[in-house]
Amino acid sequence: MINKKGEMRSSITLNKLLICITILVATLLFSYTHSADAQATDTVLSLSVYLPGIGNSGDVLNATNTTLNTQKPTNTDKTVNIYIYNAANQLAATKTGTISFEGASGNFLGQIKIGATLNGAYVIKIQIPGYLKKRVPGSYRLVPGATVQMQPLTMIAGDFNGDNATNILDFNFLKGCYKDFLAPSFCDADKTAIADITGDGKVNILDYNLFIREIAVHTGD
Ligand SMILES: [Ca+2]
Ligand SMILES: [Ca+2]
Repeated sequence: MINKKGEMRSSITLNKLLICITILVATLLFSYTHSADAQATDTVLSLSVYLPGIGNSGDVLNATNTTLNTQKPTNTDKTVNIYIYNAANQLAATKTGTISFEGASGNFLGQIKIGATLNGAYVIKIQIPGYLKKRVPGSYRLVPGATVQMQPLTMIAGDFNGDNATNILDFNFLKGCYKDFLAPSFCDADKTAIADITGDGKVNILDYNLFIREIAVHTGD
């Protein structure tokens, strides 16, 4: 038997439950709307990157001849680190994304979302493991929600240890992964992926030859 106090208590509990559900639904709706807005206003950088020795790219000493290039690289995806500088040449933002090989054009393409906080003129530099950091030619007006097409960029291979210079340390890195008749002396899968600048899955005389051509440039941007 339920008395009036019991009915009142049940009614209050039910009201509290309804209030809690209403708050929960409102919170979920707000967070969904907020998240959808954030995605809609992302600035997107559209990258077009040529990697020496692969696809349709030239190299430092050989700008146009692509006959010896690997046309079907083993690793079709490359990690790209993006550095965005403001008009005062201060680093305003960094972002990491992926670019993927496009066989038809022979280069790597990628649409990288960089958030919605930048608004103005910026200089963009990109770095890929195994390559010197390089400035994308020109400067770019970034606006939230816009997709900005970057000028095509040819990277310089050979910075295997990632210190933005090419020198004897990179030569030693390459030598450690070099495999011809003998096993590599000091290497692993990650290092092989970086030292294999011709993109054919092996580190050998072809990578060495390309490294020698590329080290005419010693430092990155
Ligand atoms: Ca280096
Ligand atoms: Ca190779």
